[in-house]
Formats: sequence, structure tokens, C-alpha cells
Amino acid sequence: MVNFSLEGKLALVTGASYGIGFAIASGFAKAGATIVFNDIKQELVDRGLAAYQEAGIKAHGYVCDVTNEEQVNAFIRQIEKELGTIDILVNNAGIIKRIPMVEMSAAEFRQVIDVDLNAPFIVSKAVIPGMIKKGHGKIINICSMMSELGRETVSAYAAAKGGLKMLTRNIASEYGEFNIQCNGIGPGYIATPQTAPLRERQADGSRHPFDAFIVAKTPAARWGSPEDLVGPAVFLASEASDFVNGHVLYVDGGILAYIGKQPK
Ligand code: NAP
Ligand code: GCO
Repeated sequence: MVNFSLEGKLALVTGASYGIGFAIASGFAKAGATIVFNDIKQELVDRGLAAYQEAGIKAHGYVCDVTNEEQVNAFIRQIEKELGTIDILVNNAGIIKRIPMVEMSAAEFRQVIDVDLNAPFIVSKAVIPGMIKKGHGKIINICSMMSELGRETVSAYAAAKGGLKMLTRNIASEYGEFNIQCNGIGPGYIATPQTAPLRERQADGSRHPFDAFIVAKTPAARWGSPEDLVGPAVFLASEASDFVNGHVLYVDGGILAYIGKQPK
């Protein structure tokens, strides 16, 4: 019988006070996992804890900036001391800056790379030794359409998410022999605070042009919801995917497969 259960597993989902991380962590809890999450500010951790509690989930929340290696190492040591070795890591925390490249400062570019690429390296590096000792581990990196495609104004984000796809493949290559599987999830366009600016109503009450653009580019003809990512995440976190390694699973309603609506 294929095992999709996460019973008895300890799962860390970074940046999971809300949005995609919150949905994935909640799905893991319903599959039996114990949930740990972090956010940059205590008020966000508290808000996340309240949201998990409202969903009937006992989560463990900590303040940790995933770009700060010292904070991350102390955070992982604290989890291992208080809760045990991490079985499942989801590198979810991420930011985006939508600025034309020639107007973007090097500091802004570096900030996006820091959160979206350097941080998954830092957190994975801190967690892998425990997984090796335990004899198994699952790492899921939250990639993007921009791991495969470019678009105007998101140069730093695309560079980071493209790099994250290759970091995923490299972790899979380097640690597969220790029964650690590292895969990616590439969400399409998902309705969260991160994409809210692309969906907000215009001053005249009309739809945002990007909203109509994305719906036309998506065969499923809708924005995704964070809940659309839960099943794929549980699959990649469970024993059901023990021979899946270095793969990026695109959960995008078909965007990557579609050339675009042809003229009538
Ligand atoms: P979101 O709503 O902006 O949430 C991002 C989360 O990451 C927030 O909780 C945020 O906390 C946290 N975070 C940011 N920087 C952090 C840091 N330095 N340390 C710790 N936590 C940090 O984003 P989302 O839409 O849920 O996206 C989650 C992930 O999916 C991101 O990696 C994103 O790139 C990726 N993704 C999103 C979409 C989409 O369409 N929404 C599609 C593909 C991929 P704060 O509130 O404190 O900043
Ligand atoms: C953007 C969006 C996208 C999504 C996502 C798509 O400005 O194009 O924010 O980048 O967040 O990454 O997969």
C-alpha cells in the first residue's frame, strides 16, 4: 500500500505564517506531521500560531530570518533540542521585487537572491546533517514559473528561482545516497499576498490587466489557490515519493504546456 501518511514526522516550513507556506504546513498537519514554522517578526509568528490554532493545528512557531546563517543554525539547534530531528524541510520563505532591471539597484537584486536562493542553501545545509544521521529526509524547494520563464521586471526573482531549481538538483545528486530526496514544487500564479498587486481592481473598478492576462495564459482558466499545492506537497513529503529525486513538479494549471490562446 502506497504510504502518503506523514504520521510521526517533524516538518519545518519556512515563512509559513500565511500564504502558500501556511497551506502546505496545514496540509502536512492533517496528514499527521508535527509542524514547525518561522517568520521574521514575533507579531507574524503570533498571528500564524493563532491561525493554525483556529484551524485546529498545534504548530510550533519561532522568529528567524532565514537569510541570517547564525540565526538559522541556532534555530535548527533549538528545534532539534526541543522537538527532535527535522524529517521534512520546505524552503518556502520568499520575496519578489517587480522593478525594470536597469532601474533595480544591486542591493535590491542581492536582497531577492538572499531570501530566495541563499536562504534555501543556508537552511538546507543546517538541516541535512540531522537527516543523514536519521537515515532519511525530504527537502522541498518552492520554485516558480520563473524557474523556467522570464518576464519583465522580475530579473532578480527569475535568477533566484532558476538557481533554486539547480540547487534542488544538486542537493538530490549530493545526498540521494543518504536516502534524502530533494525536489521542487513550481507553483503557477497563486492568489496570495505576494500576487495581490497583480490582481487588484483598477481605479475604475475594472480587472487588473495582468489578472486577465494570466487567466488567458492558464488552460485551467483561473488563478491557483494555496490549497492546490497541498496534495503535491504531501506526495513529495511522504514515502510515496521515495524514488522521486531532483524533480520540479509544476502545479500551474497548465501554463508551461500552453503556447497561448490562438486567434479565432
Ligand atoms: P507571501 O504571501 O509573500 O509569503 C511569503 C512568506 O515568506 C511570508 O510569511 C514572509 O514573512 C516570509 N519571509 C519573507 N522573507 C523572509 C525571511 N527573510 N525570513 C523568514 N521568512 C521570510 O508569498 P507566497 O505567495 O505565499 O509565496 C511563498 C513562496 O512561494 C515564495 O517562495 C514564492 O516565491 C513562491 N511562489 C509564489 C507564487 C505565487 O503565485 N504566489 C508562485 C510561485 C512561487 P514576512 O511577512 O515577514 O515577510
Ligand atoms: C510575478 C509573480 C510570479 C509568481 C510566481 C509564478 O510577478 O510574475 O509574482 O513570479 O509569484 O513566481 O510562478
